[in-house]
Amino acid sequence: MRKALDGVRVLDMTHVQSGPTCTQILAWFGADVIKVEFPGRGDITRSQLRDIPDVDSLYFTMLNSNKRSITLNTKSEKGQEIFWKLVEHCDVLVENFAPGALDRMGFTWEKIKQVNPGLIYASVKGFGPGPFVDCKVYENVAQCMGGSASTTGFEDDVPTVTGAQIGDSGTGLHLVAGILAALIQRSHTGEGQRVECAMQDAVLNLCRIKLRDQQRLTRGPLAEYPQYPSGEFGDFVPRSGNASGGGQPGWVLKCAPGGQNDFIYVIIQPPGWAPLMEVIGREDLITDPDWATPEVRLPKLDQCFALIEEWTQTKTKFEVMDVLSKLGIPCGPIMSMKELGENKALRDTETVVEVEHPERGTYLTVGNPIKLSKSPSDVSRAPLLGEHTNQVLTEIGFTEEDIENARSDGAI
Ligand code: CAO
Repeated sequence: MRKALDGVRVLDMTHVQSGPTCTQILAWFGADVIKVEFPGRGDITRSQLRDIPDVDSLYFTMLNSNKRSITLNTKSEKGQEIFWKLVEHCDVLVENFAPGALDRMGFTWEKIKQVNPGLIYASVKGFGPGPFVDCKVYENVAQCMGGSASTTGFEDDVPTVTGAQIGDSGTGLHLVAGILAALIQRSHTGEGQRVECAMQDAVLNLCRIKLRDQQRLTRGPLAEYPQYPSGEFGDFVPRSGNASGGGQPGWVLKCAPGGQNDFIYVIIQPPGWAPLMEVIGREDLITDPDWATPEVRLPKLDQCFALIEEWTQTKTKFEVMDVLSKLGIPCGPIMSMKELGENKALRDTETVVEVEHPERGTYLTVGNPIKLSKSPSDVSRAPLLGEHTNQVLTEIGFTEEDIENARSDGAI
Protein backbone atom coordinates (compact mmCIF):
# COMPACT_ATOMS: atom_id res chain seq x y z
CA MET A 1 0.00 0.00 0.00
CA ARG A 2 1.22 3.50 -0.83
CA LYS A 3 2.35 5.42 2.24
CA ALA A 4 1.64 9.04 3.14
CA LEU A 5 5.25 10.17 2.61
CA ASP A 6 6.18 7.86 -0.26
CA GLY A 7 8.62 9.70 -2.53
CA VAL A 8 9.91 12.00 0.23
CA ARG A 9 13.62 11.50 0.78
CA VAL A 10 15.12 12.56 4.10
CA LEU A 11 18.81 13.22 4.69
CA ASP A 12 18.98 12.24 8.33
CA MET A 13 21.96 13.84 10.09
CA THR A 14 20.48 13.16 13.53
CA HIS A 15 21.93 11.42 16.55
CA VAL A 16 21.04 10.43 20.11
CA GLN A 17 17.28 10.83 20.68
CA SER A 18 15.53 14.08 19.72
CA GLY A 19 16.38 14.07 16.01
CA PRO A 20 16.10 10.28 15.53
CA THR A 21 12.56 10.23 16.99
CA CYS A 22 11.54 12.81 14.39
CA THR A 23 13.01 10.97 11.41
CA GLN A 24 11.70 7.62 12.70
CA ILE A 25 8.15 8.99 12.47
CA LEU A 26 8.82 10.30 8.96
CA ALA A 27 10.09 6.81 8.05
CA TRP A 28 6.95 5.18 9.49
CA PHE A 29 4.91 7.52 7.31
CA GLY A 30 6.80 6.13 4.31
CA ALA A 31 9.67 8.58 3.76
CA ASP A 32 13.00 7.16 2.61
CA VAL A 33 15.17 8.15 5.56
CA ILE A 34 18.91 7.97 4.91
CA LYS A 35 20.78 8.17 8.18
CA VAL A 36 24.29 9.60 7.82
CA GLU A 37 26.74 8.31 10.44
CA PHE A 38 30.40 8.80 11.20
CA PRO A 39 32.42 5.88 9.71
CA GLY A 40 33.41 3.20 12.20
CA ARG A 41 31.48 4.60 15.15
CA GLY A 42 28.09 5.75 13.94
CA ASP A 43 25.46 7.35 16.13
CA ILE A 44 26.93 7.31 19.63
CA THR A 45 23.85 5.51 20.95
CA ARG A 46 24.78 2.39 18.98
CA SER A 47 27.29 1.65 21.71
CA GLN A 48 25.59 3.28 24.72
CA LEU A 49 23.81 1.22 27.40
CA ARG A 50 24.51 -1.98 25.48
CA ASP A 51 22.79 -5.09 26.81
CA ILE A 52 24.63 -7.48 24.43
CA PRO A 53 28.37 -7.04 23.77
CA ASP A 54 29.23 -5.63 20.31
CA VAL A 55 25.60 -5.51 19.21
CA ASP A 56 23.72 -2.26 18.48
CA SER A 57 22.02 -1.16 21.68
CA LEU A 58 18.28 -1.04 22.25
CA TYR A 59 18.78 2.70 22.71
CA PHE A 60 19.76 2.88 19.03
CA THR A 61 17.51 0.18 17.60
CA MET A 62 14.37 1.56 19.26
CA LEU A 63 14.93 5.04 17.80
CA ASN A 64 15.97 4.19 14.27
CA SER A 65 13.45 1.77 12.78
CA ASN A 66 12.63 1.82 9.09
CA LYS A 67 15.74 3.86 8.15
CA ARG A 68 18.71 3.20 5.89
CA SER A 69 22.22 3.85 7.17
CA ILE A 70 25.21 5.19 5.29
CA THR A 71 28.57 6.07 6.75
CA LEU A 72 30.11 9.36 5.69
CA ASN A 73 32.91 11.50 7.06
CA THR A 74 31.40 14.85 6.22
CA LYS A 75 34.62 16.63 7.14
CA SER A 76 36.66 14.88 4.43
CA GLU A 77 36.85 16.30 0.92
CA LYS A 78 35.28 13.26 -0.70
CA GLY A 79 32.68 13.10 2.06
CA GLN A 80 31.68 16.68 1.34
CA GLU A 81 31.26 15.91 -2.33
CA ILE A 82 28.96 13.03 -1.43
CA PHE A 83 27.04 15.22 1.03
CA TRP A 84 26.27 17.82 -1.64
CA LYS A 85 25.07 15.09 -4.00
CA LEU A 86 22.77 13.86 -1.25
CA VAL A 87 21.47 17.41 -0.71
CA GLU A 88 20.54 17.55 -4.40
CA HIS A 89 18.60 14.29 -4.12
CA CYS A 90 16.75 14.90 -0.85
CA ASP A 91 13.61 16.81 0.11
CA VAL A 92 14.33 17.25 3.81
CA LEU A 93 17.53 17.54 5.85
CA VAL A 94 17.14 16.94 9.58
CA GLU A 95 19.93 17.49 12.10
CA ASN A 96 20.41 17.92 15.83
CA PHE A 97 24.12 18.52 16.21
CA ALA A 98 25.51 21.03 18.66
CA PRO A 99 24.86 24.63 17.56
CA GLY A 100 26.98 25.60 14.57
CA ALA A 101 28.27 22.07 13.83
CA LEU A 102 26.79 21.92 10.34
CA ASP A 103 28.11 25.41 9.54
CA ARG A 104 31.55 24.32 10.75
CA MET A 105 31.38 21.44 8.27
CA GLY A 106 30.79 24.08 5.57
CA PHE A 107 27.10 23.27 5.16
CA THR A 108 25.48 26.66 5.69
CA TRP A 109 21.81 27.30 4.98
CA GLU A 110 22.81 29.88 2.36
CA LYS A 111 24.80 27.30 0.44
CA ILE A 112 22.28 24.48 0.97
CA LYS A 113 19.42 26.48 -0.50
CA GLN A 114 21.55 27.46 -3.46
CA VAL A 115 22.23 23.79 -4.19
CA ASN A 116 18.63 22.70 -3.59
CA PRO A 117 16.11 25.56 -3.25
CA GLY A 118 13.34 23.07 -2.49
CA LEU A 119 15.10 21.52 0.49
CA ILE A 120 13.50 21.77 3.90
CA TYR A 121 16.24 22.08 6.51
CA ALA A 122 15.03 21.14 9.99
CA SER A 123 16.99 21.39 13.23
CA VAL A 124 16.62 20.66 16.91
CA LYS A 125 18.69 22.78 19.27
CA GLY A 126 18.54 23.25 23.01
CA PHE A 127 17.58 26.91 22.89
CA GLY A 128 16.35 29.51 20.47
CA PRO A 129 18.18 32.83 19.94
CA GLY A 130 19.26 34.35 23.25
CA PRO A 131 21.97 33.96 25.88
CA PHE A 132 22.07 30.14 25.70
CA VAL A 133 21.85 29.71 21.94
CA ASP A 134 25.30 28.08 21.72
CA CYS A 135 24.80 25.60 24.56
CA LYS A 136 24.65 21.84 24.18
CA VAL A 137 21.54 20.34 25.72
CA TYR A 138 20.30 16.92 26.78
CA GLU A 139 16.81 15.81 27.82
CA ASN A 140 16.88 16.72 31.48
CA VAL A 141 18.44 20.13 30.89
CA ALA A 142 15.47 20.91 28.66
CA GLN A 143 13.03 19.60 31.27
CA CYS A 144 14.65 21.85 33.86
CA MET A 145 14.73 24.93 31.64
CA GLY A 146 11.31 24.45 30.04
CA GLY A 147 9.36 24.51 33.31
CA SER A 148 8.75 20.81 33.75
CA ALA A 149 11.10 20.09 36.66
CA SER A 150 9.99 23.05 38.80
CA THR A 151 6.38 21.88 38.52
CA THR A 152 6.91 18.11 38.84
CA GLY A 153 7.11 16.21 42.12
CA PHE A 154 6.05 17.16 45.61
CA GLU A 155 6.44 20.55 47.22
CA ASP A 156 8.60 19.33 50.09
CA ASP A 157 10.97 17.50 47.75
CA VAL A 158 13.48 18.52 45.06
CA PRO A 159 12.47 19.48 41.49
CA THR A 160 11.92 16.25 39.59
CA VAL A 161 12.42 15.20 35.97
CA THR A 162 9.82 12.96 34.33
CA GLY A 163 10.41 9.59 32.71
CA ALA A 164 8.58 10.73 29.59
CA GLN A 165 11.22 12.15 27.28
CA ILE A 166 9.41 15.38 26.63
CA GLY A 167 12.62 17.24 25.85
CA ASP A 168 13.94 14.80 23.28
CA SER A 169 11.01 12.86 21.86
CA GLY A 170 8.69 15.79 22.60
CA THR A 171 10.84 18.12 20.51
CA GLY A 172 11.19 15.45 17.80
CA LEU A 173 7.41 15.38 17.53
CA HIS A 174 7.21 19.15 17.26
CA LEU A 175 9.80 19.02 14.50
CA VAL A 176 7.73 16.44 12.59
CA ALA A 177 4.81 18.88 12.61
CA GLY A 178 7.07 21.66 11.29
CA ILE A 179 8.48 19.47 8.53
CA LEU A 180 5.05 18.30 7.38
CA ALA A 181 3.77 21.89 7.34
CA ALA A 182 6.83 22.94 5.31
CA LEU A 183 6.26 20.07 2.85
CA ILE A 184 2.67 21.23 2.32
CA GLN A 185 3.79 24.83 1.85
CA ARG A 186 6.44 23.66 -0.60
CA SER A 187 3.79 21.87 -2.64
CA HIS A 188 2.29 25.35 -3.30
CA THR A 189 5.46 27.43 -3.65
CA GLY A 190 8.15 24.96 -4.69
CA GLU A 191 10.40 26.48 -2.04
CA GLY A 192 12.05 24.88 0.94
CA GLN A 193 12.57 26.63 4.28
CA ARG A 194 14.27 26.44 7.66
CA VAL A 195 12.35 24.61 10.39
CA GLU A 196 13.75 25.09 13.88
CA CYS A 197 12.59 23.74 17.17
CA ALA A 198 14.25 24.48 20.49
CA MET A 199 13.95 21.89 23.25
CA GLN A 200 13.24 24.54 25.88
CA ASP A 201 10.36 25.87 23.76
CA ALA A 202 8.92 22.42 23.13
CA VAL A 203 8.98 21.54 26.85
CA LEU A 204 7.36 24.86 27.73
CA ASN A 205 4.70 24.21 25.12
CA LEU A 206 3.98 20.89 26.83
CA CYS A 207 3.92 22.68 30.21
CA ARG A 208 1.60 25.45 29.09
CA ILE A 209 -1.00 24.70 31.75
CA LYS A 210 1.59 25.61 34.36
CA LEU A 211 2.09 29.02 32.74
CA ARG A 212 -1.70 29.25 32.84
CA ASP A 213 -1.52 28.64 36.60
CA GLN A 214 1.27 31.20 37.01
CA GLN A 215 -1.12 33.84 35.74
CA ARG A 216 -4.06 32.55 37.80
CA LEU A 217 -1.85 32.73 40.87
CA THR A 218 -1.74 36.52 40.66
CA ARG A 219 -5.51 36.50 41.27
CA GLY A 220 -5.52 34.16 44.26
CA PRO A 221 -4.56 30.68 45.47
CA LEU A 222 -4.86 27.68 43.16
CA ALA A 223 -7.77 25.87 44.74
CA GLU A 224 -7.20 22.53 42.99
CA TYR A 225 -3.60 22.28 44.25
CA PRO A 226 -2.90 20.17 47.36
CA GLN A 227 -1.47 23.30 49.05
CA TYR A 228 -5.05 24.69 49.21
CA PRO A 229 -6.50 25.73 51.60
CA SER A 230 -4.09 25.24 54.51
CA GLY A 231 -0.68 25.71 52.81
CA GLU A 232 0.98 28.88 51.62
CA PHE A 233 1.40 29.91 47.99
CA GLY A 234 4.48 31.88 46.95
CA ASP A 235 4.70 33.95 43.78
CA PHE A 236 5.48 31.00 41.48
CA VAL A 237 3.59 27.82 40.57
CA PRO A 238 4.46 25.14 43.15
CA ARG A 239 4.88 21.41 42.54
CA SER A 240 1.46 19.85 42.87
CA GLY A 241 2.26 16.18 43.47
CA ASN A 242 -0.31 14.05 41.73
CA ALA A 243 -3.03 16.67 41.48
CA SER A 244 -4.80 16.86 38.18
CA GLY A 245 -3.70 19.69 35.91
CA GLY A 246 -7.23 20.09 34.58
CA GLY A 247 -10.48 21.39 36.01
CA GLN A 248 -11.49 18.05 37.54
CA PRO A 249 -9.72 16.85 40.69
CA GLY A 250 -7.72 13.64 40.58
CA TRP A 251 -5.23 11.73 42.71
CA VAL A 252 -3.29 8.47 42.85
CA LEU A 253 -4.89 5.93 45.21
CA LYS A 254 -3.48 2.74 46.72
CA CYS A 255 -4.80 -0.64 45.62
CA ALA A 256 -4.30 -4.25 46.73
CA PRO A 257 -1.93 -6.01 47.23
CA GLY A 258 0.10 -2.87 47.99
CA GLY A 259 3.07 -3.29 45.63
CA GLN A 260 5.13 -0.48 44.11
CA ASN A 261 2.79 0.04 41.19
CA ASP A 262 -0.46 -1.03 42.84
CA PHE A 263 -2.12 2.35 42.47
CA ILE A 264 -4.85 3.83 40.35
CA TYR A 265 -5.46 7.40 39.27
CA VAL A 266 -9.05 8.44 39.90
CA ILE A 267 -10.75 11.61 38.68
CA ILE A 268 -13.88 13.02 40.32
CA GLN A 269 -16.03 14.68 37.67
CA PRO A 270 -19.16 16.30 39.17
CA PRO A 271 -21.49 13.57 37.80
CA GLY A 272 -19.08 10.89 39.08
CA TRP A 273 -19.52 11.79 42.75
CA ALA A 274 -22.84 9.98 43.24
CA PRO A 275 -21.78 6.66 41.60
CA LEU A 276 -18.43 6.80 43.41
CA MET A 277 -20.14 7.27 46.77
CA GLU A 278 -22.55 4.43 45.98
CA VAL A 279 -19.69 2.08 45.11
CA ILE A 280 -17.79 2.83 48.31
CA GLY A 281 -20.97 2.55 50.42
CA ARG A 282 -21.23 6.25 51.37
CA GLU A 283 -24.58 7.12 49.80
CA ASP A 284 -25.06 9.56 52.68
CA LEU A 285 -22.47 11.92 51.12
CA ILE A 286 -24.32 12.19 47.81
CA THR A 287 -26.75 14.77 49.12
CA ASP A 288 -24.97 15.92 52.29
CA PRO A 289 -24.51 19.72 51.74
CA ASP A 290 -20.94 19.48 53.12
CA TRP A 291 -19.97 17.03 50.33
CA ALA A 292 -22.50 17.24 47.53
CA THR A 293 -20.96 19.89 45.22
CA PRO A 294 -17.50 20.39 43.67
CA GLU A 295 -17.21 23.76 45.47
CA VAL A 296 -17.66 22.35 48.97
CA ARG A 297 -15.38 19.40 48.19
CA LEU A 298 -12.54 21.57 46.88
CA PRO A 299 -11.05 22.51 50.28
CA LYS A 300 -11.11 18.86 51.39
CA LEU A 301 -10.07 16.92 48.32
CA ASP A 302 -7.59 14.99 50.48
CA GLN A 303 -10.51 13.70 52.58
CA CYS A 304 -12.54 12.86 49.47
CA PHE A 305 -9.70 10.79 48.03
CA ALA A 306 -8.98 9.19 51.42
CA LEU A 307 -12.57 7.92 51.53
CA ILE A 308 -12.29 6.44 48.03
CA GLU A 309 -8.90 4.95 48.85
CA GLU A 310 -10.36 2.98 51.74
CA TRP A 311 -12.32 1.12 49.05
CA THR A 312 -9.64 0.95 46.32
CA GLN A 313 -7.22 -0.62 48.80
CA THR A 314 -9.51 -3.65 49.03
CA LYS A 315 -9.21 -4.38 45.28
CA THR A 316 -6.51 -4.72 42.64
CA LYS A 317 -5.99 -1.74 40.32
CA PHE A 318 -7.56 -3.61 37.41
CA GLU A 319 -10.59 -4.61 39.51
CA VAL A 320 -11.04 -0.96 40.46
CA MET A 321 -10.73 0.08 36.80
CA ASP A 322 -13.28 -2.55 35.84
CA VAL A 323 -15.84 -1.25 38.33
CA LEU A 324 -15.26 2.48 37.88
CA SER A 325 -14.93 2.58 34.10
CA LYS A 326 -18.35 0.91 33.80
CA LEU A 327 -19.73 3.82 35.83
CA GLY A 328 -18.14 6.34 33.46
CA ILE A 329 -15.56 7.43 36.02
CA PRO A 330 -12.23 8.35 34.39
CA CYS A 331 -9.47 6.35 36.04
CA GLY A 332 -6.31 4.47 35.12
CA PRO A 333 -4.05 1.96 36.84
CA ILE A 334 -0.37 2.82 37.17
CA MET A 335 1.13 0.57 34.51
CA SER A 336 4.69 -0.70 34.85
CA MET A 337 6.90 -1.13 31.78
CA LYS A 338 6.62 -4.88 32.33
CA GLU A 339 2.83 -4.66 32.09
CA LEU A 340 2.97 -2.39 29.04
CA GLY A 341 5.41 -4.65 27.21
CA GLU A 342 3.09 -7.61 27.78
CA ASN A 343 -0.14 -5.72 27.11
CA LYS A 344 -2.27 -7.55 24.54
CA ALA A 345 -4.24 -4.55 23.31
CA LEU A 346 -1.06 -2.54 22.64
CA ARG A 347 0.44 -5.49 20.82
CA ASP A 348 -2.73 -5.98 18.78
CA THR A 349 -2.57 -2.38 17.56
CA GLU A 350 1.22 -2.66 16.98
CA THR A 351 1.93 0.18 19.35
CA VAL A 352 4.17 -2.43 20.96
CA VAL A 353 5.88 -4.61 18.35
CA GLU A 354 8.48 -7.33 18.13
CA VAL A 355 11.14 -6.82 15.50
CA GLU A 356 13.73 -9.28 14.12
CA HIS A 357 17.33 -8.08 14.08
CA PRO A 358 20.19 -10.03 12.46
CA GLU A 359 22.56 -9.54 15.39
CA ARG A 360 20.38 -9.26 18.48
CA GLY A 361 17.47 -11.55 17.57
CA THR A 362 13.99 -10.37 18.46
CA TYR A 363 13.51 -7.11 20.32
CA LEU A 364 10.53 -5.19 21.52
CA THR A 365 9.92 -1.62 20.42
CA VAL A 366 7.23 1.03 20.41
CA GLY A 367 5.65 1.31 17.00
CA ASN A 368 3.98 4.37 15.52
CA PRO A 369 1.41 5.74 17.96
CA ILE A 370 -0.08 7.84 15.12
CA LYS A 371 -2.47 5.60 13.18
CA LEU A 372 -3.31 6.50 9.58
CA SER A 373 -6.04 4.40 7.95
CA LYS A 374 -4.46 4.67 4.49
CA SER A 375 -0.80 4.59 5.48
CA PRO A 376 -0.04 1.70 7.84
CA SER A 377 3.27 1.89 9.69
CA ASP A 378 4.97 -1.49 9.41
CA VAL A 379 7.90 -1.39 11.78
CA SER A 380 11.14 -2.76 10.36
CA ARG A 381 14.43 -3.11 12.20
CA ALA A 382 17.02 -0.39 12.60
CA PRO A 383 19.87 -0.60 10.04
CA LEU A 384 23.35 -1.85 10.80
CA LEU A 385 26.06 0.78 10.57
CA GLY A 386 26.64 1.63 6.92
CA GLU A 387 24.40 -1.18 5.74
CA HIS A 388 23.11 0.89 2.82
CA THR A 389 26.16 2.95 1.87
CA ASN A 390 26.75 1.24 -1.48
CA GLN A 391 23.05 1.10 -2.31
CA VAL A 392 22.40 4.80 -1.61
CA LEU A 393 25.56 6.05 -3.33
CA THR A 394 24.73 4.00 -6.42
CA GLU A 395 21.22 5.46 -6.45
CA ILE A 396 22.55 9.02 -6.46
CA GLY A 397 24.90 8.35 -9.36
CA PHE A 398 28.24 7.15 -7.96
CA THR A 399 29.99 4.33 -9.82
CA GLU A 400 31.48 1.27 -8.15
CA GLU A 401 34.92 2.80 -8.70
CA ASP A 402 33.89 6.12 -7.08
CA ILE A 403 32.58 4.17 -4.10
CA GLU A 404 35.80 2.18 -3.77
CA ASN A 405 37.85 5.39 -3.94
CA ALA A 406 35.70 7.02 -1.27
CA ARG A 407 36.11 3.95 0.90
CA SER A 408 39.88 3.86 0.56
CA ASP A 409 39.96 7.61 1.37
CA GLY A 410 38.09 6.86 4.61
CA ALA A 411 35.19 9.09 3.50
CA ILE A 412 32.72 6.21 3.81
N1 CAO B 1 31.36 13.25 9.90
C1 CAO B 1 32.24 14.11 10.46
N2 CAO B 1 32.02 14.74 11.63
C2 CAO B 1 30.86 14.47 12.26
C3 CAO B 1 29.90 13.58 11.73
C4 CAO B 1 30.20 12.96 10.48
N3 CAO B 1 29.36 12.10 9.91
N4 CAO B 1 28.86 13.50 12.58
C5 CAO B 1 29.15 14.33 13.60
N5 CAO B 1 30.35 14.90 13.42
C6 CAO B 1 31.03 15.86 14.30
C7 CAO B 1 30.29 17.17 14.44
O1 CAO B 1 30.49 17.98 13.32
C8 CAO B 1 30.92 17.74 15.68
O2 CAO B 1 32.16 18.31 15.36
P1 CAO B 1 32.56 19.83 15.75
O3 CAO B 1 32.54 19.86 17.25
O4 CAO B 1 33.92 19.98 15.18
O5 CAO B 1 31.57 20.74 15.19
C9 CAO B 1 31.21 16.47 16.49
O6 CAO B 1 31.05 15.36 15.61
C10 CAO B 1 30.31 16.24 17.69
O7 CAO B 1 28.98 16.63 17.43
P2 CAO B 1 28.13 17.26 18.60
O8 CAO B 1 28.87 18.41 19.19
O9 CAO B 1 26.77 17.52 18.12
O10 CAO B 1 28.09 16.02 19.63
P3 CAO B 1 28.28 15.97 21.21
O11 CAO B 1 28.26 14.53 21.53
O12 CAO B 1 29.43 16.74 21.70
O13 CAO B 1 26.94 16.68 21.76
C11 CAO B 1 24.57 16.95 22.00
C12 CAO B 1 25.73 15.99 21.77
C13 CAO B 1 23.30 16.17 21.88
C14 CAO B 1 24.70 17.59 23.39
C15 CAO B 1 24.62 18.07 20.92
O14 CAO B 1 24.63 17.47 19.66
C16 CAO B 1 23.44 19.03 21.00
O15 CAO B 1 23.38 19.90 21.86
N6 CAO B 1 22.49 18.90 20.06
C17 CAO B 1 21.37 19.80 19.95
C18 CAO B 1 20.35 19.54 21.01
C19 CAO B 1 19.86 18.13 21.00
O16 CAO B 1 19.38 17.60 20.04
N7 CAO B 1 19.93 17.52 22.17
C20 CAO B 1 19.27 16.27 22.39
C21 CAO B 1 20.14 15.17 22.28
S1 CAO B 1 19.18 13.74 22.42
O17 CAO B 1 19.19 13.42 23.98
